[in-house]
Amino acid sequence: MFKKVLIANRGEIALRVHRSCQEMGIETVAVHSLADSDAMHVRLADESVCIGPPPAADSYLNTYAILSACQVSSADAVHPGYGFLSENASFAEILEEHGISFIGPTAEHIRLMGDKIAARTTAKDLGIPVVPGSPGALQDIAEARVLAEEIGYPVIVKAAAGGGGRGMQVVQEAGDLEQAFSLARAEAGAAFGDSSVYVEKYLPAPRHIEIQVMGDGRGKVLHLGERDCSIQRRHQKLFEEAPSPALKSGEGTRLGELVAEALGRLCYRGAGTVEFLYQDGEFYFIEMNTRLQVEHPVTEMITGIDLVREQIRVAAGEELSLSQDDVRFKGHAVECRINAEDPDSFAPSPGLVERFHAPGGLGVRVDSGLYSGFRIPPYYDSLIAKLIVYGDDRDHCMLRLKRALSEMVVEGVDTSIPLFQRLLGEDVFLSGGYDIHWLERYLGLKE
Ligand code: MV4
Repeated sequence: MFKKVLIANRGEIALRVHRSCQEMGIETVAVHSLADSDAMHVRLADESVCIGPPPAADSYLNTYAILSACQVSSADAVHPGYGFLSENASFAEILEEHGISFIGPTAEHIRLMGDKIAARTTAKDLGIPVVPGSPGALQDIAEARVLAEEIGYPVIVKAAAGGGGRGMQVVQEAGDLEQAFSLARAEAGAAFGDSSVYVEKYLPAPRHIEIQVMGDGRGKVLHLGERDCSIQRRHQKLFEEAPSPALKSGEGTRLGELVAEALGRLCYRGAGTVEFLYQDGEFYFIEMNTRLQVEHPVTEMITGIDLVREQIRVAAGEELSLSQDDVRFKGHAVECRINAEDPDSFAPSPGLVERFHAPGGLGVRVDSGLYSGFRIPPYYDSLIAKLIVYGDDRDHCMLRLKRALSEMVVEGVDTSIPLFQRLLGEDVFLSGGYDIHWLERYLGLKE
């Protein structure tokens, strides 16, 4: 097992990783920018190394600064968290070349799934249902036309290097295809340096349902059930839950088994999330994320499995601590992303946290590096806390969420807490009957 893990991240996820390391008897090294010297994870880690100035490009995204920090601290592994370098295949490769383990999948699998066209082809070949679409990158507008006619309008043009909603164009009818194609290509080229695009059937009102997996790299892959992440605004998830209120009993398990079996054939290692759109009783693969996700705690709450611990075990070449038969799903869990942002404009609201009080009690978990007197730096994303609530069933969970939100105090900055309090008064939210567009429509109507 590793003796020392360097945590190449910040905020709540750095703290989350530190906690699992400490419980495994592993020493931790925090790295931080000049803007994060007073962060909680820096205080709690056994050691810390400053890796550069505040902008992420000069610190948390600086491969060589992080590699140097590994060398000066003699860390034998790096946990990348989410975002930053977590899905950077070259980063994983460079670490391995220097004898440092990357706590995540192989560089090859990161690269494969980073290319959304290759990911689609792989998923399809493995027997995972995909959205009807082009077999590869579109060569030109003529090919796009032929394929769009075949698929039937509406269609969506997406960037191969995209993901998370950037470089996408919805096309309602043939007359709009040429412009959408050019726009998607230009956006993809500018944003990712790769203008490859592909086309899919556009699903107008799906839910976003994802399957959590964990592989040992030797052919054993567990599925840990689904999460429903349909409550989002501008491709930022705000609320996630497990199990999905939209699925009939057994539907999530069947999909999970299919996905785990497929990724077992790839000998996938580490944590992964396979994303699907769900509409009219059918699942359609869209992407795979080769990292731990922000919303992983909801899965931990209903399975009792420490996902970070399992990630570390398999990265160190050990076996998973359990088999699929040991995985038991119990109860319901939800997560609210508490962001420091203006409740109306959603603009970031960094600054001094004058007072912070975390809720508690049975079934309430708060993952956050916040404390009274902490100054939220303006350079990074606005997630400051995750409120995760467990209940016997969904109704119980929502009642407990209401209670937990009423206890939570964050003073000095605006947060998304009032939004969740408002949502708890909405029937559609309480019944779980929403699709991926519901929140944006709701906010649009209310403003
Ligand atoms: C789609 C889609 C409808 N049809 N693909 C957005 C982010 C990227 N991960 C995939 N996305 C979508 N792909 C087809 N064929 C609708 C979306 C989409 C979406 C997906 C998940 C969660 C929120 C979303 C919000 C808008 C659009």
